[in-house]
Amino acid sequence: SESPAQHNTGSHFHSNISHDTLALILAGGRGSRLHQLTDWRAKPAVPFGGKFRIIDFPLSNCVNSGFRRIGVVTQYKAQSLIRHIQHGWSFLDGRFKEFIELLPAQQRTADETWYQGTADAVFQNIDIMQRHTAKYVMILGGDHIYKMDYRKLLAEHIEKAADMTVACLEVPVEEASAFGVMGVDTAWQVTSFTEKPAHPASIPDQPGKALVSMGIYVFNAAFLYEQLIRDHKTHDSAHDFGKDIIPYLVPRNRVFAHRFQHSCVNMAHDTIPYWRDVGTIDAYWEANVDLVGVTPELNLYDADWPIWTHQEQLPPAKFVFDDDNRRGQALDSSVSGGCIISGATVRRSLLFSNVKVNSFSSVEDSVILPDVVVGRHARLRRVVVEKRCSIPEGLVVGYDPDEDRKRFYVSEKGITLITPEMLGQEIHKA
Ligand code: ADQ
Ligand code: ADP
Repeated sequence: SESPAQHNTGSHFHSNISHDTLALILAGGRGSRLHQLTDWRAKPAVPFGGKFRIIDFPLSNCVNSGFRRIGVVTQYKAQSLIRHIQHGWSFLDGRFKEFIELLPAQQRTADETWYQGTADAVFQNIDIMQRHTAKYVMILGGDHIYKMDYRKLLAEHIEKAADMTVACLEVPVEEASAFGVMGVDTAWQVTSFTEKPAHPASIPDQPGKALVSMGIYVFNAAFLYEQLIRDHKTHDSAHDFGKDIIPYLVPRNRVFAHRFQHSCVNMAHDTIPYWRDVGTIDAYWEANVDLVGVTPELNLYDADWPIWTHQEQLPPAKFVFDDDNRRGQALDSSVSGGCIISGATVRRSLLFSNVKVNSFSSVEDSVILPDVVVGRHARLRRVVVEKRCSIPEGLVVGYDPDEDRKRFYVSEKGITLITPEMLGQEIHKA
């Protein structure tokens, strides 16, 4: 039978330090700036890249880094997230002490509350974590798209004898108020940390840039538990890593910053490591449409760092002539399994699974989620279409924002979001 080293992806992905680590993915946040895409699902469950969901990225990073003891902390509208994890991620093998465990908010502690801040979400699972006897705990968010080798983060944490390590990157200072902003000394020890400051400070020798937290933390396990218990007893705390825990630790303990460029997997253009928050409709549309280009910044075709997911068994996409001999075609596009394009033209678009595009219709610069039907003579441009929409015959969207705004959500950059509800199709209540 297989030895652990041969299992799944081979010895290349295994190391001892990753065995001693428990990874906790925080997947409970709502992500309200994605508007109606998160009405019914948590942000980590939002479909991305044609056949993935957002959470597949941090999960694949864990598995590819050899961190195969994983807890997923859920709260908000977690049903489709939980289903996805059960269907797609149960290949982790208990025989090798690998597991993925769902940790829904379940009012297990004396307070009987749902998860408050991120630290509380971890605190409420402290007994479960302690039972896993890990030496290190890595905590990360479930809602960013990036490829990262967490072993390098952990190795640096150990090398520096840190109590806590925060992964960081540089962003334009005008964008930094959305993040925890930090200052470091020459050894990369964190000297200051402010969560979402109104007026973020620049990096001293790099005006215009700020050093920000990626919300990815490594802790020595015993130290983490101690700090969570201390924070839990603190009355004026919001029980959040960024607001409370890190600012408390920085002056007192060894908190180090790990630079993402050292652990980012195959950076596309050698300069800017790819890490995206697809938290707005504009960012979501852009990141998806970018994948369709010739050399996208995010390479999904790298066999050395596969993105794992749950895949339905589907027939291949097909492109057919309709009854009137009109060609069905997709140009500069990505088209997933189960799609049929018949007598219609798709350009510069990303089609998820099972999308049917019918005669005389056109789809341009768009992102179409699974199980959508585009009726005849419809014309869609710069849209994001939610799962299970049935686009009525002749519907035109993306050519007149004022008109579109009457029925649909139109973003700042003019991307229109179409959902079944907006079309008057209450499919779930049938
Ligand atoms: P934010 O992303 O704004 O900032 P937050 O909304 O707390 O912080 O979300 C962090 C992660 O935890 C997300 O993945 C979210 O889904 C999840 N989460 C939030 N509340 C949760 C809860 N109650 N239960 C379970 N999961 C929950 C954080 C840091 C910043 C840092 C940015 C980087 O606080 O310092 O710069 O991440 O994006
Ligand atoms: P996903 O698109 O993420 O796969 P689902 O379509 O399975 O998610 O929906 C997630 C959950 O939300 C399901 O329990 C579903 O029944 C519920 N849901 C989705 N849309 C609606 C709606 N319009 N009204 C009521 N419940 C809904």
